[in-house]
Amino acid sequence: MRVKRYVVSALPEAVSLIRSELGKDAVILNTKEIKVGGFMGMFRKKKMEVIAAIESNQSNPQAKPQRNPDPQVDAVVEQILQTAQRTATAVMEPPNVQAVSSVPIAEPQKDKIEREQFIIDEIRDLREYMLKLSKQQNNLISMSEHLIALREHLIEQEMELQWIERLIQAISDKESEEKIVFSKEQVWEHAAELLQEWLQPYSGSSISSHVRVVHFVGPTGVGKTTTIAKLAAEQTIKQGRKVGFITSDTYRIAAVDQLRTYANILNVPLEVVFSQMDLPRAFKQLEERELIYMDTAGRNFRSELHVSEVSSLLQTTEANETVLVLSMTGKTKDMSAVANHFCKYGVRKVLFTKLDETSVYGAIFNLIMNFELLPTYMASGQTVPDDIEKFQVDSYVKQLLGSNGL
Ligand SMILES: Nc1nc2c(ncn2[C@@H]2O[C@H](COP(=O)(O)OP(=O)(O)OP(=O)(O)O)[C@@H](O)[C@H]2O)c(=O)[nH]1
Ligand SMILES: [Mg+2]
Repeated sequence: MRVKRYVVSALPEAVSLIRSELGKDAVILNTKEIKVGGFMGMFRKKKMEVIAAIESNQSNPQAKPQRNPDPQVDAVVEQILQTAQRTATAVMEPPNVQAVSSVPIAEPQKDKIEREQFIIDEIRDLREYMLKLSKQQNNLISMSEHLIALREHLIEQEMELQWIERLIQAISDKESEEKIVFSKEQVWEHAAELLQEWLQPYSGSSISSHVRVVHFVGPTGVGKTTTIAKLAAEQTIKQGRKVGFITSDTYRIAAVDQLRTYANILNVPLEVVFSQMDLPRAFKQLEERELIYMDTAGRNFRSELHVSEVSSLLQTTEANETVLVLSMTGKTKDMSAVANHFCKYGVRKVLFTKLDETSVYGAIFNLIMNFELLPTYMASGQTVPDDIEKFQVDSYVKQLLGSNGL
């Protein structure tokens, strides 16, 4: 961190100095009024001391990013720059430098140069912004209204921009190949086709039938226990399989009771484990069960420590797999952070809940594509056992594209 002290007459003066010397990312750490000069403690002038700092790894304000040449924008900006420089000179010119005889000439000159520099910097930032805007506009101008509508829709669905741009580009390429402009129906049909094609490699992965132990992990309140009850009901009632429950959720009062209630309704034995050491005993108790669902405590899994804790509990000699449960009411960024941690521990399968509580589905696409996660089920309601179904690419893509499609 680079820290610098400024003694100025007023704060705005310091701000322009800080901006030109330390750059626009600098922060003011402290300001205080001080007195300088004078004679034997008298005639001291009031000044302001400002302490500012900048992270040393921040970009050097002098080293401006390379910009793309755009003659039109350049011409406009050059004009603004010249006008601004003229205005700055006129405004900053002291009314009569000679008349203020006690102030050295160099000071206002220096001040003037700094203020001019500040304005020029501001305008340079404006130029960068205009260039960005003009680039975006150029892209949009070459797009048909239907492609723009598709882009807008996917932005609202919170699909990541990199995937949206890729999709739009792929459809535009098809338009160029066929030398036509697609109708609305064609645009949305191609979008559906491409999205399905991209998601296909990750689809069709239900919870493996040859695996005997399935762990459910995920943040607090996402619906792990409810989901276990839904899946167990399907396995016992529809498939006639012998299911057993283990819970390690002794963290929250009433968590065991919640699963025990479902266990009683479904007539499924339940074992409670307090640590990894209890696991052999629990497995022994459930040895004639064909399928064991293990419930875990919801934790703040944005903390990797909690992820490693739960992962160590899940080490078993049995053939097993772990399913990460994520709720659609969560924020995309938080879901990504959790997924990222679990992926490091080899978790590949994911189950999405609470689809009934949202109409924004882009997060599912982002998570699958960014982390190569394999979606298993989608839960969309609190009713056990009905509100769950296998993840189907085509119905998901329909949800994502919405009724705007076809
Ligand atoms: N709307 C809706 N609610 C759900 C869904 N799945 C679960 N819930 C509700 O979400 C709440 C929490 O569900 P739990 O199953 O206790 O969640 P959990 O992940 O086990 O929670 P912890 O063990 O505390 O981490 C309950 O009120 C459930 O009824 C769903 O798909 N849609
Ligand atoms: Mg639970």
